[in-house]
Amino acid sequence: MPPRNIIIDSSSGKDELLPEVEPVIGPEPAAEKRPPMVIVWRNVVVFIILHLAALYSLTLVPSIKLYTAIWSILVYIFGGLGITAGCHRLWAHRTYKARLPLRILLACMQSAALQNDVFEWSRDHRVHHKYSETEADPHNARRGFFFAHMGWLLVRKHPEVIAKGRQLDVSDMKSDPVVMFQRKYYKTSVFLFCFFLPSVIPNYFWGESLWNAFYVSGVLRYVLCLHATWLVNSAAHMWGNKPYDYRINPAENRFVSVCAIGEGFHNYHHTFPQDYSTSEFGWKINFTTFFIDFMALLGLAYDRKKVSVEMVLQRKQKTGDGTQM
Ligand code: ST9
Ligand code: ZN
Ligand code: ZN
Repeated sequence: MPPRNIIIDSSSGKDELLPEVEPVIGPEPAAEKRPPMVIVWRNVVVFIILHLAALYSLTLVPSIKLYTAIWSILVYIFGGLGITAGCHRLWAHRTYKARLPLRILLACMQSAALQNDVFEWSRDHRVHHKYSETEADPHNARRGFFFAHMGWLLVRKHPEVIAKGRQLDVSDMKSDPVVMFQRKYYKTSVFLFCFFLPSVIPNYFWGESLWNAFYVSGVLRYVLCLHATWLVNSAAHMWGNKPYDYRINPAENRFVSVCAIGEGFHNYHHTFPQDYSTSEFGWKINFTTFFIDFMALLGLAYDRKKVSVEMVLQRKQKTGDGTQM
């Protein structure tokens, strides 16, 4: 189904899209000037406990009911879409517009993913794009796989992240009452959507034990969703093809696209961050695009921005590495 209200964005001149940048693969020159890393032991302990609990949850999987397994997958997608369609494509990049009911739904879904509130997530992500692979990038992939994946959540931020982040315009999010409401009641909404409802619904409707439901639909599903998200920052910043811009690290990574419901087309996304589909290929390995299109069909999403086919082709010819996807 082709989007009806799509904006073909071919207005920007192509040269403006082609800054003179050197490929950034390899060690970072500024590394030796970096202030010493300050480990946040509280986070280290919390993540160790969380991962031990996830390992324990795996041992429960054979004993859960079929409906609980299906439910866990649905909650994974529910929270995942809160991240992909919500704080990533809507709030961080403004690639489409959403009416109030959809924004409320997306904020609830985003709470189910427990990845910081929409405001903090999106602000960090804007800094990531603007200062990608520099000290101001919160999860600078030049500091290695582990740092980009989850290490950045275990240490104090580089001062540049905060300094550059404070210069960004985030007034659009500050003036969105849904974003501010979710931020204010974030802990309550996380309790409700990330752990309480995922645990009690299987217990109430099909008699799953609360224990099993909490560990599998709550903890295990949460940890898997975290790693799927983190893979975009680690794996998709290191491995894959670069059909759109060979000069940058972000790459097209199918495995990540599958796990992250459509967010592994990272060479495309960093080249055309304004595209609501984050990919050239529509619904292909991209359930998030299907979801946004479905919301558009219901009239809840509109003004989806799409880069024109001609512009993509021009760019591929100019800076692509000659591969596909
Ligand atoms: C998590 C997030 O997992 C994951 C995000 C991944 C993003 C992926 C993107 C990929 C594309 C999309 C793909 C989606 C795929 C989804 C697939 C789903 C299936 N600008 O933070 P503090 C200020 S979270 C401006 O304490 P420290 C801040 O406001 C996991 N200002 O820094 C504050 O100011 P003030 C769960 C900024 O002390 C001050 O600085 N959550 C910025 O260095 C201090 O802030 C956790 O684990 C900025 N960018 O601590 C919690 N940043 O004092 C983790 C900060 O005025 N967080 N400021 O209030 C923490 O514990 C801490 O933030 C820290 C850093 C220890 C990491
Ligand atoms: Zn992005
Ligand atoms: Zn990225």
